[in-house]
Amino acid sequence: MKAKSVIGALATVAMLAFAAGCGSDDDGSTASGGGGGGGGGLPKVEKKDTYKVGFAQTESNNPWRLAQTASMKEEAEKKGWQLVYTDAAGDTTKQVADVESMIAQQVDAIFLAPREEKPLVPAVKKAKAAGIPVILLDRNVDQSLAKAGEDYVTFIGSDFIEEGQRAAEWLIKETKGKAKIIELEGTTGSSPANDRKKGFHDAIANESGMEVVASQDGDFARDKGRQVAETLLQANPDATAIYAHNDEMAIGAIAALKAAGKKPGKDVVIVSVDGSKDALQAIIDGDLGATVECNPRFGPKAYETLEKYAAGETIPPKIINPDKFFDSSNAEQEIANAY
Ligand code: GYE
Repeated sequence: MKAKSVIGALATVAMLAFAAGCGSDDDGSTASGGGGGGGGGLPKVEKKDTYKVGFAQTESNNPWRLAQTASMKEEAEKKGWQLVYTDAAGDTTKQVADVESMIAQQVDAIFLAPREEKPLVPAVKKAKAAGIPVILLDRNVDQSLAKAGEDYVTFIGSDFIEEGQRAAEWLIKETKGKAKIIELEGTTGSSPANDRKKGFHDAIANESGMEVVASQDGDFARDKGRQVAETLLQANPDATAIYAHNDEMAIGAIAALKAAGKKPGKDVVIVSVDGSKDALQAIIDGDLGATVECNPRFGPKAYETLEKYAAGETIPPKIINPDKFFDSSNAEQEIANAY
């Protein structure tokens, strides 16, 4: 072991001992806000009829993000709350500045969709220091750097590991356990990209016929997904499947396959995550095999969680959205509800 890694290992042991001393566990501790509670010294929120809250969105370049923003705005309007909305436009540094500006505007609470797991941690801690509780929406922060119930109230979102597992299980069944897979990854350093990768790879680990032949970042974006798929298909002409971490990249990959003269759904089967309207249409058209739902409609649950926190109720460290699954058996009937 090199000197550096010995120091690293010692630091990790010290951090674990410290965390154990604080009585936290992997999932973080529970939080309770207003009314006399007080999980891990988190800032409290006064119980009021109306709140001024911030929502720091990460980008707006796909239907999932637009549906999430619409849900947050509509629900705030319904409740008569004031919403300070920012869009980081895919720029992590801007998102940090957006959170800082919300702190300066003294919002009652901040809802944050952290673009990447690590760089938003200092902003979360700054908000806490300024007496403003943070609720994480849809993406998580690095759990070794910040914890629910201590640094932020809770994480509301999907179980991304399970999403990756479900995508893998469908693909194993569909290909009878034999596939050469191209993986289109979400934004590097984001929790859904990390966890959807882990869930998928763990699920195929014992399947000798399932092989990931190439894997690259497509930034959760349609055109980037198309470009990356084009390059990876050229390098791996024998690929028989594509696993995309979201629908937008899957739709980009469908375009790349068609441009290369291949039939999506026949020559190459595709599975992804989200459940957008375009994805369900692609299933109906036979281009996309299946998509695991990741529900973007956060508004009601987000604000209800803040109200419960203000009322002093105990908030669990994670609030997991149940996700459906879409394939050719239900895409027709589900498309009307899709975003
Ligand atoms: O799958 C993707 C979006 O963080 C869960 O981010 C979210 C993901 C979603 O851009 O489409």
